[in-house]
Amino acid sequence: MNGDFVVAYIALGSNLGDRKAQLDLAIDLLKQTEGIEVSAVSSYLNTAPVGYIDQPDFLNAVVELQTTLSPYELLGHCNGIEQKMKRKRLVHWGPRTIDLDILLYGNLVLHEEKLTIPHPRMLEREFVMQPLSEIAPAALYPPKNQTISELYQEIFC
Ligand code: PH2
Ligand code: MG
Ligand code: MG
Repeated sequence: MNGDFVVAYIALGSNLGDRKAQLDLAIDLLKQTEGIEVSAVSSYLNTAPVGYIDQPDFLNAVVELQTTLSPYELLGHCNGIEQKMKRKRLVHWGPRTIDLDILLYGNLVLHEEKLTIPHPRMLEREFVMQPLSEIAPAALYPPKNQTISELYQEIFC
């Protein structure tokens, strides 16, 4: 990895099939991607479904990346991994073999049609904030200029 990398965080979730194998595979596929180094992986957490609740429990995790990819290149690779793993979008927010969501990309704040960073619902999701604060307590949440651990404590503790 050259000197010009950005630290980014991605949330992973699976609630169909062998959930652990699918998180493992998605993380391996990220590791194999040129321009991505996976620098931390959180614990895998079993979580009750949020939103559309009539679906199986999820296994959730967050990974830290050092990347030379742009935000849209990173999004393209996340979507590519979802497609490779045969994700089918049947129900919005419904069951899925794998979901990869960009949470943070350095201190970038972006509001565009196809990509919003930070992830617009991350603060209200304990299944995101708990594993994120495990691996990145000191990371900044740019719109508020507060750390992840401060926000996690404030919202969930
Ligand atoms: N993802 C959703 C909707 N609800 N609930 C849990 N526990 N974990 C998820 O990853 C999740 C969810 C939409 O992406
Ligand atoms: Mg999601
Ligand atoms: Mg998603």
